[in-house]
Amino acid sequence: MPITTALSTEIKRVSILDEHGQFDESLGKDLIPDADLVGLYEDMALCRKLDEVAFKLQRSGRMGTYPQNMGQEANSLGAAYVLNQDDWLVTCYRENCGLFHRGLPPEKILLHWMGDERGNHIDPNLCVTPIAVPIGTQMLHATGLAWASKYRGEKRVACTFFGDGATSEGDFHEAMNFAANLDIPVIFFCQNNHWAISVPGRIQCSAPTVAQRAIAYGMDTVQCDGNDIFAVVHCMKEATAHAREHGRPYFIEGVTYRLGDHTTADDARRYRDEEEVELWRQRDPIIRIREYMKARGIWDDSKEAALAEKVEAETSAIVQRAEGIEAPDTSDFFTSMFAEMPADLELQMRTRRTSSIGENPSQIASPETATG
Ligand SMILES: Cc1ncc(C[n+]2csc(CCOP(=O)(O)OP(=O)(O)O)c2C)c(N)n1
Ligand SMILES: [Mg+2]
Repeated sequence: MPITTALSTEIKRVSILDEHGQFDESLGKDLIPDADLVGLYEDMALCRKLDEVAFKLQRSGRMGTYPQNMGQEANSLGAAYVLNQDDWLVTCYRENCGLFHRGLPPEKILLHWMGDERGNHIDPNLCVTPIAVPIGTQMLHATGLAWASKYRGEKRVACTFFGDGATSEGDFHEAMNFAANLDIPVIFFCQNNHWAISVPGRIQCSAPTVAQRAIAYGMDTVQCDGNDIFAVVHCMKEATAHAREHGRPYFIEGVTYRLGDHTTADDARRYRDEEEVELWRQRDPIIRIREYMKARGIWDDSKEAALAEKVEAETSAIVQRAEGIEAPDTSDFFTSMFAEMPADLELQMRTRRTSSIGENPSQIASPETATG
């Protein structure tokens, strides 16, 4: 038998508006109406400002660790813009912009990072899940949610977000395998921001693209410029149409960059070059869309100044709402986890002690003396 080709394939890369202002009319014309584009730009501006404010809140001891979203806004925003309101948006922790677009009150995000469980109490009609910090878990949740929708005969899809580092997790491979083999309409959106804390992408994935990991599972895939809102919207439209029509999963690799530190607990200057960061600052999704709108005559300096004022006032109000809420009940630590609380947790809640200190917690504080 001759040697034949078992598989030959290609992965498309989509870029519509690049950092030099080049716009591909054939793909981009009529993709996002002007009024929507202005709205998306305003969403990004608010998200960026809140990121800056959250950083300062952490530095001044008013909030816990916080992961900045800076530079990656276009990915989740483009996705939320394309998804239907009842499609699931299943994020990790760098998708604030998409969550705000969906309608999540921004103070929920601040409350979460302030350690207040009420940040995770989300209106079920928003069809979003709480922030997921354990890397990879949310991809399985999204697959389960989309599977449930399929089982019920609904046309809803789920879109889940994760980083390049998350593609090394077992959960990622399990979710991909399950979704591909059971025909589940879930969109896997990888924000390849080039770093997983201090681990560079080339160590995380030695293949030239992350997108090709999807091919191994028999899944359609595309790579897009994740700092280009037009490219993200284009790819999301293809992905949602594919998922809805064929009931199949789809994989998008959004190539982007984490302009900030990993979190406020990190100092990225210790492991990455300033020149690299500077290169990506010039590819900032916000600058790109602003310059494009100016060139088209739908944006100018006076609109920019008015927006800056509006965003300043909005972020102050968001912080006030987050900080002005009455103090939480410390039982929240316990009550958010189980529908029916296990007995040992119930004892911990009553006594505020764990048995790991080697004594019977009930001897330390009786239910009557423990305060709630
Ligand atoms: C299961 C698990 N392992 C380790 C960590 C610690 N951790 C937090 S963020 C992170 C890196 C994630 O990188 P990536 O998926 O690329 O997302 P990014 O932070 O770059 O957006 C790690 C290892 C965690 N949160 N969960
Ligand atoms: Mg990453």
